[in-house]
Amino acid sequence: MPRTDDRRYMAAALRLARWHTGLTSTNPSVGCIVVKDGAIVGTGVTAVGGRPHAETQALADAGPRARGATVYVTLEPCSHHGKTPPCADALIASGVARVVVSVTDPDIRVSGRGLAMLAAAGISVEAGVLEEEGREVLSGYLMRQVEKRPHVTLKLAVSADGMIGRTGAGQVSVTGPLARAQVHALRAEMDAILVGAGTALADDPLLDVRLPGLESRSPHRFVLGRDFVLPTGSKLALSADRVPLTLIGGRVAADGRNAATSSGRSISPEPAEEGALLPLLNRMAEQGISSLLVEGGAKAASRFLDAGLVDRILLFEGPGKIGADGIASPLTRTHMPAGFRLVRSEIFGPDRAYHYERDS
Ligand code: AOF
Ligand code: ZN
Repeated sequence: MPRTDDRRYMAAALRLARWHTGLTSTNPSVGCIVVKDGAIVGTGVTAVGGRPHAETQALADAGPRARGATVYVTLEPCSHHGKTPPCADALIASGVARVVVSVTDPDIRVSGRGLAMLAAAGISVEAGVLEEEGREVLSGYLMRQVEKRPHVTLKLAVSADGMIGRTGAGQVSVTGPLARAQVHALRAEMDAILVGAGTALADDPLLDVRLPGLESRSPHRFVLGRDFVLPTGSKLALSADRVPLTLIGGRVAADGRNAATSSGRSISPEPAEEGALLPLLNRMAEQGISSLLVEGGAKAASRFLDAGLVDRILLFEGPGKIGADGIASPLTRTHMPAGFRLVRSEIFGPDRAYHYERDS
């Protein structure tokens, strides 16, 4: 039976897990808290790079105080001998009395075995506490494990009159600095970012993370299009030695090489036919990408939406109008694709952000 404080401690474990989201690929970022007599005596989060796992660190932090304690962990403890010994064994050896889990692990090497091992050792086990939040924190990992593709977030910034830019005008500021900082924080949690070739050519974006202290968390950048040529002097091409860049269906102008070679990660050019997004996402997942942020433009957004490959929509709305020469957004707050529900909204100075999740 869940106890009164279970949700509170699990919420804290989920906050811990968020610290390393985007830094543990291909492992999930898991949070773990050890509680003894109403006090937190140990904490752990999956280390950058994916190992050690959260539980072993939290148990080490707790030391002998783990005996008889309750452990809160956002993902079912592993039961397999992978690159590290099973966390279930470590929990049993430490003498904990109770283990509370948010989400069970779909990894075929685990999937219920972790919980069964604990129960067989006489530990009281509870699963499914704050499961909805847990699934959100683990969304990339779960999508890659189960659907063999990354979890896809579509981010769009629209003006008050439903436009995402102005034809021929390059980058147009639809939102202010607070909302933009928010986008950079979001990028830092992602394994990859993608824009369409039209946007890459018209806007000359950099697509990195420019928040103090988080610069090294810039995710892998992808540009998707057909037979496009990215100028050698574009910000994307110029920064390819610092932040990985892969062009799908295009190349950098000067020497005709596919820029994939500059990033060390090669994804073969996209097959010519439309609707070939899923194989592309499958290839990304095979290469360890669990979360993808699609940042536009209108055409790329529509392709992902039409293919049913958007899991979350983050819609920023600025107060200004763009007018008649604007580029219409494929969606606005009053014109949302079917199957998405609003889960929260936030205010960033003059702008608003609306989070939508796909109904499962
Ligand atoms: C946990 N705690 O903090 C994480 C877990 O290759 P390995 O040995 O590191 O195992 C990877 C698997 O471990 C991964 O697919 C998932 O099942 C689990 N991740 N498990 O108990 C953790 N990150
Ligand atoms: Zn483990």
